[in-house]
This record gives sequence, structure tokens and C-alpha cells, in this order.
Amino acid sequence: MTAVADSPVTPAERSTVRAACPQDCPDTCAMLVTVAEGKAVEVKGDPDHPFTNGGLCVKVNNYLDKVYDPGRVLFPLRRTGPKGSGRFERITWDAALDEIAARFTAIAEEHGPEAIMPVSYLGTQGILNGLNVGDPFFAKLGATVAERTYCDSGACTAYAMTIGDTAGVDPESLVHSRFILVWACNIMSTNLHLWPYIAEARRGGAKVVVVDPVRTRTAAAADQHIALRPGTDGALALAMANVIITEGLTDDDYIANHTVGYDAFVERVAQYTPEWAEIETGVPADTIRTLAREYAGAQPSVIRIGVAIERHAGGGQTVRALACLPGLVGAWRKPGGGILQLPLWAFPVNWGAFMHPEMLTPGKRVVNQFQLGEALTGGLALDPPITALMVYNSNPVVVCPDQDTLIEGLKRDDLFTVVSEQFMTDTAEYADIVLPATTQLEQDDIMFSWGHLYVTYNHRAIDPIGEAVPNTELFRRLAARMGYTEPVFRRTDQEMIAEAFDWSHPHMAGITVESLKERGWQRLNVAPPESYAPHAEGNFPTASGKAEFVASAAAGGNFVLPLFRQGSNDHQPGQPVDPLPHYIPPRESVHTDPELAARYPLNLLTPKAHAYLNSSFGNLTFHRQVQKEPNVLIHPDDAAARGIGDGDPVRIFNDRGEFTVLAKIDDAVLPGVVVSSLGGWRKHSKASATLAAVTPTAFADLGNAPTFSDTLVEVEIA
Ligand SMILES: Nc1nc2c(c(=O)[nH]1)N[C@H]1C(S)=C(S)[C@@H](COP(=O)(O)OP(=O)(O)OC[C@H]3O[C@@H](n4cnc5c(=O)[nH]c(N)nc54)[C@H](O)[C@@H]3O)O[C@H]1N2
Ligand SMILES: Nc1nc2c(c(=O)[nH]1)N[C@H]1C(S)=C(S)[C@@H](COP(=O)(O)OP(=O)(O)OC[C@H]3O[C@@H](n4cnc5c(=O)[nH]c(N)nc54)[C@H](O)[C@@H]3O)O[C@H]1N2
Ligand code: SF4
Ligand SMILES: [Mo]
Repeated sequence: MTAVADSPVTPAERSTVRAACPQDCPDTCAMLVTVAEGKAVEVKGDPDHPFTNGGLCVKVNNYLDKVYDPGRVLFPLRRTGPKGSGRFERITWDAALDEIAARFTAIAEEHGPEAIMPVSYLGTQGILNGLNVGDPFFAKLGATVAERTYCDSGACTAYAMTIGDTAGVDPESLVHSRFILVWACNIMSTNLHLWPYIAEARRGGAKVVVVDPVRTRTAAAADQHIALRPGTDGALALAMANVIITEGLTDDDYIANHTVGYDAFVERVAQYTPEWAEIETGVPADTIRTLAREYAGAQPSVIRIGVAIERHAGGGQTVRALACLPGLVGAWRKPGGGILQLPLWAFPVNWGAFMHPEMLTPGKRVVNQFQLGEALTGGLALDPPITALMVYNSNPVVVCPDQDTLIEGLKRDDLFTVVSEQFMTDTAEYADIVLPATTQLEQDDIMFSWGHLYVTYNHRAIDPIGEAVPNTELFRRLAARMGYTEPVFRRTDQEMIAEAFDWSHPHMAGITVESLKERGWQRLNVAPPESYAPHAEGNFPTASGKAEFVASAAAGGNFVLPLFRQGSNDHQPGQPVDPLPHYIPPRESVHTDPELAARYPLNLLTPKAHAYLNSSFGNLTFHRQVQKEPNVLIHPDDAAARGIGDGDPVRIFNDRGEFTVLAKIDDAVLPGVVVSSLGGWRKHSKASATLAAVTPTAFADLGNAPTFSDTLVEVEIA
């Protein structure tokens, strides 16, 4: 077997190794790992890293518990009992690779390679081991193309349509903001290290407003909380535009010089009055007026949108409307003004070297991972049907909607399933072969960030435990066993690191692999936070070079960016898209579907858990103690109407399925809204189901985004 990584590990010494948190989290914390005699003995935040500032978070503080957990999968395993029984025997890597290669080859010959489907997401977000690590392998194999639109695909489509793939506001420049509008983002749990910048802005007099149906930790810490009905954000944003225009609060010079389509926008938003929006959102018209006045008047103002903003039928158009607001009021003029979504776009990642889109066969079948259950059970009428799955970097049983159908599919005896994992997850339990994966301490990687402007290097700190391998090595081994000889399948990790970025890009000036290895992290070569205002003079990376109220990119219809579709841009033109922002109400609401709402009157939200990272850490004792037993927040009125007491086990159900958790009576949620956090494992649940049993597979309007927030349910005592 080839060596798994190239960094030297010197077991005898006590040393400190520079590392990077691998989790799918905007903060990408720089870590310091202390190693003594080959064992990692401490993991902490790097006190010098501006964003991390020495602190990690409740999820990763105890990372060593994860690395050395006795439940780690450390050797290849083959199933010995029925699917889902959890009975496996240890086998050698050779035996595992032989079996996988033989099965993949036989299936491809018998049914065509599209009968094989990869399933993956962001267990780690390192450039080497993350999103695209398997893409060249499955492209060469000719497998079904996996569409992975779990996270921000719709918001990114909408954002790019409006202002292009710009990094937007530098999170660190939020200290200069005068008005901070946090929209569908629970920063205290999901982007913790941004809060100190917001707190500093507040000390300087900035007002912080949170728009969320729930009084979260973040909403409670803000100056104002605006609680609206889930999925009606577009109405609120468009009504803000209406007020700003009607009351003459616009920056006319900025609009004239740096935007296109303003007149049509004015005409469009005339109908979206605050009184109309009050009916839709439940937010009083006067509150909307005051919000619009303050947002426009206190410059620079910034909107921080969370990923949760996209998760309803009109999520894309909601982001279209929100991305128009900064142009309307000239917020982009100063550092700390504009919209903050994903500064990821500032990183010149050499995506092509990892995705290899040219290796994909044109016209290859695309299946969205939300529809995995249907794909496996005949619902999509696929020809050929899926007869092999390879899952890595993901735990679809917990994170995919339509859980019952997915389990039914995974139980199929004629389905050959391979899962590469660190732990025996709910998904791995259904595998035929389980392959052991390393943790971040056991592998080299290099990281972009979607929450700040620093590149971070991750040195391997310890040798892989057991026979675990990094994903890079997994695909090298698989490719070799399949007889693939292209250079892309033989690159070492260090060769991949050398290809990770376009090092000649101006943003990488002064940054090399060597300097990163030594220092651990470096800020991109962009303006410092106090002068970072890339759109002060327009310069948007759109077709017109301006912020587009009328989006020229809408001409081709709805689209999914290649980042979210295994590198593929090859698809039928999407559904037509109105080039002007407009309101699309939630699909499942009392306004749009009164019949459904009569049966299922409560809107379920399934946001992130404080102590888990998606479903990662959901198996660890410490994290489960912090997170406590899965519950559902329910308003006292809704609980009383159903005779539900605090702590009662309750059944949450709709036509798609049901799950059982404990009731937590709490007026932090609006009446009509219930909240249960994502991440608890099915095997630890009551009644063998998690919230994914009730969430829909339907797409939102743009980018095939999920509609997790667009879910009506009923709750009753179990
Ligand atoms: N602790 C922790 N941190 C994480 C993660 C984790 O699992 N746990 N996951 C990481 C990942 S992958 C991501 S994508 C980010 C996501 O981070 P966020 O964008 O913060 O996403 P969520 O926590 O899902 O939801 C944020 C808030 O949106 C609200 N919300 C839900 N629906 C609506 C709506 O229709 N309108 C409005 N206005 N608000 C709504 C919820 O009540 C919630 O408080 O977090 C990352 N960080
Ligand atoms: N209802 C609902 N559903 C959601 C969401 C929601 O808010 N509500 N959020 C959505 C979002 S934003 C996201 S990003 C997705 C997240 O979906 P996923 O990315 O699938 O997230 P995890 O559940 O953390 O699963 C990652 C798995 O990868 C494994 N892993 C970690 N590192 C490695 C490695 O190096 N190699 C291998 N082979 N495996 C590794 C971990 O052990 C873990 O089991 O979920 C989506 N689903
Ligand atoms: S999960 Fe996020 S906040 Fe926690 S250590 Fe990792 S990057 Fe930092
Ligand atoms: Mo995500």
C-alpha cells in the first residue's frame, strides 16, 4: 500500500502542529495540536488567528474524544447480518477493494455504469478530502452524476444572479457597520466567531436586528428581534424595498451608476406594501417601516444571511430581494456595508483540478441526493435502476429528507452499498462494506473558508489510527484497483496541495505552500477590513458589471452552479425565471394550502443543533449530554391546546412520516411554529426515526435548494 500522507510525524518529540478545523462551518478555526510520543494530547484554538482568537467551540473543544473514541471504524468491514443489523466482520483492505472493484465492474457491465451512484457531502471541507474528492473517480467510471444541493445552492444562484460571485462584505469589517441585520442565521451556534465583531460594532453604536421565527440565542442577544412566519421573508424584504423607494430613502447616485433595472424594480415592488406584508409575515406594518428607515439611514448597513434563508418554496427569490437592498441604499460604499453570505468566492480555489468536469460524459444522468429514497425505491423510474451506492463524507439517513423511503431503499438486498466512515453511522449500518476514514489529525489538507478571508493549512499531527485512510488515499486505492492509470488518480496529497489554488491570482500574492505550512494561516491578499469595500464603485462580477435588479442571468432559466452538481454544467435549460425579484409564498402554509394546514397546522423548523455539526458528533457522549435528548420547542398556547405538558414524549407527524421527541414548552417560538434541531442519530431516537422522516424532498425555486422550513406537521402526545 502507498503511504497515506507526506508530512513527517516524529513520534518521540513533544511538538505543536498547526492544524485547521475540518468541519462544514463558516469559522474554519486555526487549531494547535500538541503531540507527545505519537499521540495527540491537546487540541486548542490558535490565539494568534484573528478570527478564531484562541477559542474553538463546544463541538470541537473535545476533538480528541472523537479521534480516540472507541467507536471509531478502524478496519474495513463486511456485513454478516441482515442490512441494518449492525453485524459486520473485519476484512483486509485487499479483500474490500477486490470486492468493490469486482461488484462495480460487474454492475457497469450488466446495467451500465449509471447504475452506480456516489453520495457525498461535507463531512470535511478540506480542498483535498472534501466536496470533490471522489468526483474524478466517478466521472471516469461513468456513474450517475450526484447533485448535492443541501446547502446554499439556491441562495448562491440568487446571489450570483444579482451581484455575481463576489465575496461581498469581509466579516471582519462588520466592526464598521452601523446597522446589522441578521437574517435567518443563528450566529451564536453556527458562526460563533463572528459575534465578537458584531459586539464591537454594537459598542460603537450599531444596532443589531435579528429576523427569525424563533427567539434564538442570537435573537435574544440582539437589540431587536423580528419574529416572522417561516418562509415569508421575501415579503418582508420586498416591503422594505417598497418603503425605501416610497419614502425616498434611496441612494440615487449609487443606483444610477452601479445598478441596472431600477425603474422596473420600482414598478415591481409598488405592490408589496407594508400592510400587505403584515398579512403575509405577521410583522406589523409599522415595524417594517421602522426597519426599512433604520436600515437605509444608518450607513454602512449590512445584512448577514444564514443558509436557512433558502429553505422554503421562494427561498431563491427571497435572496434576490435581499441582495438588491444594499444597492438601493448605497450600503456598498463603505467597509462594513453590503451583504454577507459566503466570502468563499474570494478564494481562487483551483476547482478544476479537483472536480475534473472534462472527465464527465456529456448528457450523463443527474440524480439529486434529496431524492435518494425515491431513486432507490423506483419512485423516479430510473433506467437503469441504482444498484450500487458509494457514500463518503455524508450521513444521508439523518441529513436527507424522506427518511422512511430512504431506509426502505437502503434495505434492498440487490443494492450494493459501500460507506467510508469514521463511525458506524445510521447510514453505515446499511452498508455491505464499510471502509475506515481518518479524522483531521491524521491527514494533510488545505482549507478555504466560507466565513472569513484566511487560507488555513492542516498538518497531519498523528499517524492514522488502525487502518483508516484519508479520502484522497481511498480514491487512489479504488482507482488503482479499477485499473485507472490517469495521473489524476496517482497524485500524492502534496501534489494536490500544490494544485489547490491558482497561486498566481492576485489574492494569493505573498502566500505559498511553504509559507502556509510554516505559519498555518494567511489572510488573502485583499484590502484590510478597515478599507475593504470592493463595490464602492460598483465592479460587480455580473454580465453588466453592476448590481442587477433585473437579472440578465435569469434569461437561461433556473440553474445549479457546478459546485453543487459534481462539477457538471451539462443539463437541460431550467424552468423559466422571472428576472425581477418577486414573492413566492411557502408551499405548505395556511395561506397557500388551507386544506393541508387544517390537518397539519404547525410549521416545523429543523435548524442546526448547538452541540452537533449536522449529524457529526451526534454519537459522542459529551456532545449528547450537552445537546440533551432530542426535543421539540412548542409555544405554550399550542401545547395547551393539545394537552401537552413540558417533557412529554410527543409524536410529530404528517403524510410523509413521523418521529417522536420530548416536548419543550417555550414561548421563544411563535404560535404555529415548532422547532426540532437536526443531528440526533436515528439509532438513539425514540421510535426509530428522526425529523428527516417528515421533511419534504421538494425543491425551492432556484438552484434545487431544499425546502426543510416549508414543512407542516401536527404534534400529539406519543
Ligand atoms: N452548532 C452548529 N453549527 C453549525 C452547523 C451545525 O450543525 N451546528 N452546521 C453548519 C452548516 S453546514 C451550516 S449550512 C450553517 C447554517 O447555519 P444557519 O444559517 O445559522 O442555519 P440554521 O441553524 O439551520 O438556521 C438559522 C436560523 O434560521 C431560522 N429559520 C428557519 N427557517 C427560517 C425562515 O423561513 N425564515 C427566517 N427568517 N429564519 C428561519 C431558524 O430558526 C434558525 O434560528 O451552520 C454551520 N454551523
Ligand atoms: N432537516 C434538515 N436537513 C438538513 C439540514 C437542516 O438544517 N435541516 N442541513 C443541510 C445542510 S446545510 C447540510 S450542509 C447537510 C450536511 O450533510 P452531511 O455533510 O452529510 O453532514 P453530516 O451529517 O455531518 O455527515 C458527514 C459524515 O461524514 C463523516 N466524515 C467526516 N470526515 C470524513 C472523512 O474525512 N472521510 C469520510 N469518508 N467521512 C468523513 C462524518 O463522520 C459524518 O458521518 O445536511 C442538510 N440536511
Ligand atoms: S466547528 Fe466551526 S466554530 Fe467549531 S472549531 Fe470548527 S470551525 Fe471553529
Ligand atoms: Mo450546510
